[in-house]
Amino acid sequence: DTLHWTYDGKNGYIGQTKWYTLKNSQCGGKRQSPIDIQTNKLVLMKSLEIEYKGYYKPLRNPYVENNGHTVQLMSSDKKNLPMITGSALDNQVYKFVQAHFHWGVRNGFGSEHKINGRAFALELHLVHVNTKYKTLEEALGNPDGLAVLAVLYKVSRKINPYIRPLMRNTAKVTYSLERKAIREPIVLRNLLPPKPKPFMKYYGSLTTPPCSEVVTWIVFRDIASIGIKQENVFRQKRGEVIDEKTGKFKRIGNNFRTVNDLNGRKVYI
Ligand code: SG4
Ligand code: ZN
Repeated sequence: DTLHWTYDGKNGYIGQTKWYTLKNSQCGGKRQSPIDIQTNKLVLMKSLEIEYKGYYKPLRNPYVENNGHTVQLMSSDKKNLPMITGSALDNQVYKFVQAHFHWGVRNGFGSEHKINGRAFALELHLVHVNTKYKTLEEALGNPDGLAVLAVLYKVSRKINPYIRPLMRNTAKVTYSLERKAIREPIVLRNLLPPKPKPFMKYYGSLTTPPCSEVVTWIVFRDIASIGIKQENVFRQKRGEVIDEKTGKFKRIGNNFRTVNDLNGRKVYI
């Protein structure tokens, strides 16, 4: 079962060093994510392309939800979802499921992926499911089931106006299972870094239990920016763990997994 996991393992929960013990978990496997990307070892490909469909227009019926581990952006419309395809995705067609964030309590860490040993303050994941599978469950049982776009953010003094509509609504879902319909346009392109190329690609896993080894990862090389006030919105989010001293829900705090061994895998650019 994967219900009682947390990142730090405090208060009797199962922390990341023990995730491999959870039932049906692949967290101890050899194709795990995140990783530390060494840019001097990248394998140069002639043309890795991604085609974006529906990334430039507003998402239909968007909402944000605090699920106790992160804040997630979804669409309540099951049709007309944005899609990605192209050679970088082995020409499979993937449709958008949800986007969520990983952060830290200080600016020097928070991202899941690292580049040359360096962590960033925030990482956005845009999760997509392969349209050849009928359900997400079916996709989670196949090595090409998911594609996740990862955007690294660093903290800046200036706010990022492109993420403002999402951040305004993110501020409203403090407690676990709180959900808020978004009444302003959310355009996924605005969440990507200024330069969407180049990007790195490798085969990995979900970064939370059950750590299914089904994800084609795309990590953008360009680093996006987030204002410090915007970053602090994430740090206020509460999870499901109750603080024994105060009787109140604890802050989610750090919600990044530490990096995993490549085990001989290659990272392409
Ligand atoms: C976050 O906990 C999301 O809320 C999960 O989405 C997601 O699981 C999980 O991260 C792992 O995704 O891109 N970090 S990741 O590898 O997308 C899935 C949920 O809806 C299956 C639970
Ligand atoms: Zn994630």
